[in-house]
Amino acid sequence: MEDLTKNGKALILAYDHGLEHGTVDFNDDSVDPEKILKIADCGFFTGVILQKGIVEKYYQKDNHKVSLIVKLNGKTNLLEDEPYSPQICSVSEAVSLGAKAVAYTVYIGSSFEAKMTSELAKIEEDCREHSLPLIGFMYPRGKAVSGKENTKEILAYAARIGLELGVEYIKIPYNHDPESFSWVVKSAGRVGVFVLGGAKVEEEVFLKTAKEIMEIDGVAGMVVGRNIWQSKNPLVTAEKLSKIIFK
Ligand code: FBP
Repeated sequence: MEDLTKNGKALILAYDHGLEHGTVDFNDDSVDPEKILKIADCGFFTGVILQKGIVEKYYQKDNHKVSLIVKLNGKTNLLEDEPYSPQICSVSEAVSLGAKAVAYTVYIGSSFEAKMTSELAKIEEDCREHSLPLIGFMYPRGKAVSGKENTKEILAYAARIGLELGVEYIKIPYNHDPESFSWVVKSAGRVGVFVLGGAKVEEEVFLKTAKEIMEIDGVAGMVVGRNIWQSKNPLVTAEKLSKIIFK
């Protein structure tokens, strides 16, 4: 099975925001996938997460050295219903595009949760056949968890669901409480835990949080988008972050 880590840790660049948020996150540079792939290829990242349309038009498996992670589902933020993120790419399609891993979001607590867990179960089976690591984005979101998304209990439940469903890694939000988050990591068992970056904050604040996260025993790395490519100097921020992740 492909390894997404370097010395046991991963730093992955996320760039699936165009589908999830529209273009509001982008400026003249970050709207261009080619520029993002240059950042991803700079040597500080162990992977880049893209939707298949971007891969087809911008990622050449022989030219790009950063490992490709294809996102298999996605949704817009235009509807206010309970969140459901449909599968839009198969595992075999991702493999043919050069994927070294795939990712899939489950909204834990959504009334469509069962639909997503069963799609994920089928994907997990396909991943095993292809020896492909699967990253479950386990996001508590929806009516059943409203107001409790960042609690120790719900985050640990989301992490545990990743273990029970058979993913290799989970990506999960951080609740800014190292003590309770260490229970979240423990609950994931042998599943590698990646923490997501979140909306852009001051670089200093972001790096301080990253340090706090990476000091939690068992955290396997971070998946970051906006705090890298919305930075004034993405490569400088990436280098500083990589020193924290791989130190
Ligand atoms: P960021 O580091 O920019 O937060 O990226 C992580 C990510 O999970 C992306 O993969 C995804 O597009 C986005 O955040 C989802 O954002 P939201 O929390 O608004 O659904």
